[in-house]
Amino acid sequence: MQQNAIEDILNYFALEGSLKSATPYGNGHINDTYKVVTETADGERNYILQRINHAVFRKPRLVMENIERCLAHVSAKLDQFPGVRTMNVVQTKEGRNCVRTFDGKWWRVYDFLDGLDSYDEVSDPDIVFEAARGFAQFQNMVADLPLPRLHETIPYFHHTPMRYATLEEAIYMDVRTRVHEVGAEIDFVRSRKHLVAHLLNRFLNGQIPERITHNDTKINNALFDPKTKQCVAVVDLDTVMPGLALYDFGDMCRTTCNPAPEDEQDLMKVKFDLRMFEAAVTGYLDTAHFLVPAEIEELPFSAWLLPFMVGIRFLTDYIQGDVYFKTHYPKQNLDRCRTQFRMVELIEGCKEEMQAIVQRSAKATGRY
Ligand code: ADP
Ligand code: GN1
Ligand code: MG
Repeated sequence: MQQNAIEDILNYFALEGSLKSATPYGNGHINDTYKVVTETADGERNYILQRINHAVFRKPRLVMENIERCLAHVSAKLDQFPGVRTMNVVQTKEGRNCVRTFDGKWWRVYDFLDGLDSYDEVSDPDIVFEAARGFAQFQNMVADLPLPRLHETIPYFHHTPMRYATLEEAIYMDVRTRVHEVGAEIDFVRSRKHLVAHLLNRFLNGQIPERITHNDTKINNALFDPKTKQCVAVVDLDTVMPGLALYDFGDMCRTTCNPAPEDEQDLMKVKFDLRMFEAAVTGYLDTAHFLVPAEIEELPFSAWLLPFMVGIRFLTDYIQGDVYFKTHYPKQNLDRCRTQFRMVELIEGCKEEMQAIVQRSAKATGRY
């Protein structure tokens, strides 16, 4: 994007200082993110400018309403959580939390959380432990958010049967004639159809409660203090809404138990590292004191479900012509799908070990 166009957008916001630079930032798949640097009398200030992807988030105002409610709630109790840092929405000069420009695009600005580390892949169990604690802490902090219920910013976001049905519809439509390339991946999904509604059924039966959850707990949405190594901030709050804690745990494992990139083409490099899983379980149980026994019991299943569901979403997007996730080369969504399904296979090969890890860790933390 042209620098002067960005300057025009930034002009709507009450920033301190004069614009020095604005450069694309991060590796998110959904929004357009820029790091903005301004020059003030006291030195440089950093901000995050984001174009909210309104094809994905159809009601950006409701997204912002959710985020501001959560941030106000969390910020009010920061003194009880030493070290934790939280995002801050920078208002426009007219006192709004985002702006819709004449071309129909939606923009917002956050203060940049300076001096923190972010990872796209990890292979250090200590980082996984801290990430699990950080996401659990976030769930703790929003758990008592007063009513009304948060908006569902993407309806049916983690509704696996709906994701399955959407894949079948995409296969039927085959708008880009790609279905013939992905027969093996389609068979892979169909042979597991009997498992897609398992968690949802336990929720509908009342065995697993609805909570306020983050819903996008990939590792690059957690930020770490380089000195203490603790996860001190959680970002990407667009999908914070009612959900199951297990979706957050499962997605965390999806991106921390495999040391390879999400689009790794050499499937031999894709792993499901049980040491990382153990670190995720212990970190999560250490901090998520609210969990009921049925949730603890389903931790291994959730670590299976999330790569399966996200793999279905990548496959659907590939078949539909790469219309949802950002891609940087032609078959990237297919590569992403294959890494997810490889993880699913690996997890299926170590279910007993995963259950033993959960039992061991639950005992050690006094949860059984
Ligand atoms: P997307 O929805 O596209 O994933 P994110 O909101 O996750 O976009 O932003 C992309 C990346 O930018 C994040 O993964 C994180 O590393 C970084 N980021 C986002 N917000 C901030 C912030 N306030 N301070 C520092 N880094 C941030
Ligand atoms: C997207 O926005 P980002 O990159 O943090 C997606 C997640 C997927 C993830 C797969 C709103 O996350 O649901 O799990 O890509 N976010 C949305 O990497 O769809
Ligand atoms: Mg993100």
